[in-house]
Amino acid sequence: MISRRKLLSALSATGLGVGLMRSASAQHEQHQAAPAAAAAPSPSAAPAAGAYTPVRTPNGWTLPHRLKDGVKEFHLVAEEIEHEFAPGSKAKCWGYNGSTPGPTLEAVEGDRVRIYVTNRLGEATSVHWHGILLPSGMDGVGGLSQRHIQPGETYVYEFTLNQHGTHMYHPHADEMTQLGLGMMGFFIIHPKAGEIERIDRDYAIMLHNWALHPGTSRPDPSIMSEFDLWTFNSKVFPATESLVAASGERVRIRFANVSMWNHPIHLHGHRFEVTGGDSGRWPRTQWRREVTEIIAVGQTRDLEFTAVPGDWALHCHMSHHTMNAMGHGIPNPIGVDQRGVAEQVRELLPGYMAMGEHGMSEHGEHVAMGMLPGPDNTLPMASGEGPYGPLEMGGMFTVVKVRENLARGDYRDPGWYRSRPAETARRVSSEPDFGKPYRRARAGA
Ligand SMILES: [Cu+2]
Repeated sequence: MISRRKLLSALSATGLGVGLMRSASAQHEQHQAAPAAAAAPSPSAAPAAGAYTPVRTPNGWTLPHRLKDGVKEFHLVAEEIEHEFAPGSKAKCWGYNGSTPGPTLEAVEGDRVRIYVTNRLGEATSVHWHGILLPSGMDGVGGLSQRHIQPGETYVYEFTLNQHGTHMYHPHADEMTQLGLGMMGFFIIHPKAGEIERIDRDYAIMLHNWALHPGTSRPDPSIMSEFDLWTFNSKVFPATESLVAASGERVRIRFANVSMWNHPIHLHGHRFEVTGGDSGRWPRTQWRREVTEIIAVGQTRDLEFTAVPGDWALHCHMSHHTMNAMGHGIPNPIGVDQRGVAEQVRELLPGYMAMGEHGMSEHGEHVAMGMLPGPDNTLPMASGEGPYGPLEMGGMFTVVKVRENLARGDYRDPGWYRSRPAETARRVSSEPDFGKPYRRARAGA
């Protein structure tokens, strides 16, 4: 199997490897497919209805529980799954109960929970309840606080929730492999006394990275820094579900990170407040106003804001984290006059086109003309089609769609926002010499 690096280096030597983009029509289908994912299992019936706004895990789901003698019982199954990052990219991953991330566990401060864990993997596992205060023997560190859960075995964890906040669960056994293949999930605990400020929409997004090299179908867990896919709830844009809200609603987005990088999460159009995380909702005096917040590895953060009408990008600000399969360490073609080279290469590679001289966008144009197929099971580097053209995004990107007069609890994708013409950037000239802009004189000019 040719490695991504070798493949892209080889393609790059011919000027081809920088961007792998697919047809505009395929991108459009992918985007249209996103709302369908919203029809996935919905949040479980909240125990004391009205006590809290149930968390919504975009592209994910919430695990129903059984109430037995006053104890909330959950059952997690660690297993291999077939996972689709976006149409065109599937892989064998590991997760819980048929998905990565595993289903969100949701409970209320003061609840006693009993969690069964069945291991259907080929190796031992354990579950660590990340950030949750509990007896040492329930902490889930294989070898340290318990025996490993061997293949086929079921263990039970039981503890009382004496806190609230945004927490996680993940294996503490062969962590590099089990996390690298997608084993992780949210454990949300709502405050018993209610929120100090009401929450109308409560979203949860898990950040992760995957070494799914082009042409392969299983993430490589041994990779430390060169990842191919960067995901929100194990999906890449344009398959990431939009976050929907009515204008004026108070929205919370809970982020958690078990990837190998820190992610500066940026929201357009709003100043959000960072109001809590692993340690629960902070006192108001500790809230911070930001437009970008780093979610460090192993950390959770709660971002809250009052929704403003529009379509607003929500993304990681590491620019490579909003791309899909990417080449690294390849020659840079920008500004290189490739005339003449293409003809020579075409003698060896029929149909070859030189690209990249003026930037990476021209790859998309050629792809739209059907001239540039990518490797099997590999997503375009950047895609997604908006109302005004290609979005040129991938990975950790989604859209917060805020509209007037949306019914409470209506999470259906409302389509694209229609800005007033007077409030939309527009073309005033196609002439490069237009106007008399101030410009710095060139050295030697
Ligand atoms: Cu990032």
